Amino acid sequence: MKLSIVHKAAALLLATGFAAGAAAQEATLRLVSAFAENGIYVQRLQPWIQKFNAEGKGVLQINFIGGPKAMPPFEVGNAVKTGVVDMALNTGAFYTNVMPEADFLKLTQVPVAEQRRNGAFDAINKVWNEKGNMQYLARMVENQPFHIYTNKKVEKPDLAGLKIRITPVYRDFFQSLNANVITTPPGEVYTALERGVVDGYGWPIGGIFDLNWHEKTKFRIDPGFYDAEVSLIMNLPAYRKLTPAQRDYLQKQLLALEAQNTFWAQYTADEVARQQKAGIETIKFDAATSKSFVDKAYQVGWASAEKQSPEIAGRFKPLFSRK
Ligand code: 173
Repeated sequence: MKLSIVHKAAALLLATGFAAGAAAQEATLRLVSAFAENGIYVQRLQPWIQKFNAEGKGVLQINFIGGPKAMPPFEVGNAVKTGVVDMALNTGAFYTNVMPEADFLKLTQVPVAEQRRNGAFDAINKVWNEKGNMQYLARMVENQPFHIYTNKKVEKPDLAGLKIRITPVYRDFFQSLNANVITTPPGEVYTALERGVVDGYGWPIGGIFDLNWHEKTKFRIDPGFYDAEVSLIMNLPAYRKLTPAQRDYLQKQLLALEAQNTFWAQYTADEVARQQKAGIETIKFDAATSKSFVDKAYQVGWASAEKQSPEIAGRFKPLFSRK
């Protein structure tokens, strides 16, 4: 009799304990990508997700939903904000409809490891939490300057008469160079080039082969400017719902992802060689013109940031800029 009561109590304890444990044990996060599934960014994310899921059994899993076919790129930021998805691979330029500050991340001149040390990462998260209802998790692309790719030769940094495909990244800078600008997601660039709707486009140094744009590209203008920012972001309530164990596990994997960013320097060298082999000519300016071109990009970029969000631009600038 006595034994049986003890037995029942133990069983009950076990059952409730197990149920609570199981509920807290494993969660699955739904992730979408604003970038194409066959592009370099998702190519690099996929093995990370595989490792994440293999090592995170019973703790945390990621379910990759898809890329632009699953969700239009410029809607991904709002989907994270509202919790339609838990996580996204995205760039700030694609979610200025959530907050204009998203696009300021292209202006960072210090590595993300340094941003974590100098307070930039926390400053970003304060804004991302308050204005975007999201957590800025990790930056997986660094050292990827943007370039102007064109089909019309220019002799100086002047895009007068040229129609150039943009996103918010390039708008103010290209307009300051007298370009006519047309905003499109990456998925529309090839057709726009093919139909002559645009004479060129902005894109980082790497990745133009992923969607076959090299077939429609004659020139790349050097030097590059800014630094392409591609990061993981997460719905804030979903982030806060994680148990300490889940959050620790996530953090460990995020830092491992950022530790792989040394990849991008070699990728740049490879892509430059590949472009040359594909017959894409480089348009180069003299040293003084090159310097003023890059200086102007940052000057115009920060002026635009300060106009859109003076207080936050003021907070970010000293933390983002090279000393
Ligand atoms: O689409 C773009 O040109 C763009 O804004 C971007 C941003 C980061 C990486 C690649 C492209």
